[in-house]
Amino acid sequence: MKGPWFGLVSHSQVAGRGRGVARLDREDGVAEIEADPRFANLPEQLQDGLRRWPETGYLVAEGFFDAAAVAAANEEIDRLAAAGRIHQHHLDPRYMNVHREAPTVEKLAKDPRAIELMELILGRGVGLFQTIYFKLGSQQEAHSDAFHMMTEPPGFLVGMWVALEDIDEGAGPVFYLPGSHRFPYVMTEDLGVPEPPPYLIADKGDAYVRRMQSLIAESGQEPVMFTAKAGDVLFWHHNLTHGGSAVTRPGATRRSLVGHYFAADVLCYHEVTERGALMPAAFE
Ligand SMILES: O=C(O)CCC(=O)C(=O)O
Repeated sequence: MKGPWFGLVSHSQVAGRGRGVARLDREDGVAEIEADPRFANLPEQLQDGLRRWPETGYLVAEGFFDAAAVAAANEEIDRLAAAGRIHQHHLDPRYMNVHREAPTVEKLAKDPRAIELMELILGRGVGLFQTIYFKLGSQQEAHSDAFHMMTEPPGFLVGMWVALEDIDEGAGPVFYLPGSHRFPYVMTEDLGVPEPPPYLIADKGDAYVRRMQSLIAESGQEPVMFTAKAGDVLFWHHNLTHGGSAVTRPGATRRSLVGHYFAADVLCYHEVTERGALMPAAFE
C-alpha cells in the first residue's frame, strides 16, 4: 500500500489484498498442527482444545499460570498503582499496557508456552500488541476483536485472557459465544456509516453494537460465562464474539489481564478508527 503512515486504512480499501489463511481456519489445519513437533509435548487438555478450535474458536487452559506468578503480578500492579505509575482509563476500568511498567505482568504476557500455543494456532510467529489489566469487570458489550484490531488477511490475531483471581458470576466474568468466530466479520461497510468518514466514532460504535446484537439474536446462542480460578486462561479467535458480563455483586473485583497478539507479516489496523496499528517494537 502506498500512503502516509498516518493515512486511513479500512477493510473496504484492503480486503482481499493479503495472502494466507490462519492455520486452524484451514481445512487441513488440525492435521497440520498434529504433525507439528511442538503439539506432541502439550498436555492432553490443550491438545483436545486445539483440535476443537475450528468448531469452537476458543481454548481454555486451566491452571496455566501458577499461584506464585499470579500473586507476584497482583502485588506489583497494586504497588505501581499506589505509586501513581499506572492509571485506570478515565472512562472505564481499563489499565492499558501495564506490562511495560511491571516485569511480572510482562512475564505473563510473553510467557513462552502461551506464545507457542498462539503460534501453533496461527501457523506463524506472533507478537504482543497490547495488554489490558482490569481490576473491575469491564461490562463490555459483545464484540469481536476484529473491529478494533483487524488484519489483512483476516484471522491473524489471538486474544489471551488471564484470571488473576477466582472469578464467579457476581464479579462480571468475561463471556463468549462458542463457534461465533464463524459469524461474518462486521466491518465499517456493514454499519451504514458514510465512507470515507467523517462520522462520530461513538455513532459507529453504537451501530456496531446493534449489528452484533442482531447477529447474536439470529444465531439463537446463549453466551457462556468464563467463571475461572486464578491462573486459568482463555484464548480466543480473532473473530470470536465475547464481552464482559454485568457485575451483580457490588464492590466485587475481577482482576484479569488480556493480551492481544498479531501474527507476523500481516497488515494490522484498527477498523473502528481506520488507522494503522503500530506495533510497539519488532517481534521478539
Ligand atoms: O475482560 C473483559 O471483560 C473483556 C475484554 C475484552 O473484550 C478484550 O480485551 O477484547
